[in-house]
Amino acid sequence: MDRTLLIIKPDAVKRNLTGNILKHIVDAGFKITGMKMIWPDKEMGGKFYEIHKGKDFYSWLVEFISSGPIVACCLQSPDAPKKLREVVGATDPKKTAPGTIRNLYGTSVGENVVHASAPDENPQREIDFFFSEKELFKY
Ligand code: DAT
Ligand code: MG
Repeated sequence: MDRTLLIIKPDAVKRNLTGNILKHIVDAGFKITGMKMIWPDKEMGGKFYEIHKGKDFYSWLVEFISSGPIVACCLQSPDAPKKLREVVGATDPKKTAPGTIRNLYGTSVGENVVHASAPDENPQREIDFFFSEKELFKY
């Protein structure tokens, strides 16, 4: 079993989409092994997204992720990072596959309702950012 990190972003939380998104995730076969709702400050948001430092959307992204509460979830399934990216869809909701979470709920390339760890960008580092090992349920 593999793990990955999902974040329900502030646009989705504010639109009360948390339940719909979690149902989609569970229906796709993931087990939720950890979940926290937190309101990150800019320091925390900047650190989480430091891989994007220097890009033209970085300061917008940090403002956005700290603009309201988020729900961070540790998910478990076979091949979890790759599978979650498929279920979430591509970055731009207007260009991604029909039926993906971003296609169903996203409104723009920035306000795309969820974050999903990239398989090649160390998902475990992102899980560790929000959870200690003892906070995670072991199925
Ligand atoms: P993803 O979230 O699909 O991994 P990414 O890692 O390239 O995409 O970018 C991280 C987030 O930054 C993305 O979910 C939304 C935002 N973002 C990316 N490109 C953007 C752009 N051109 N304008 C505004 N926000 C952007
Ligand atoms: Mg990314």
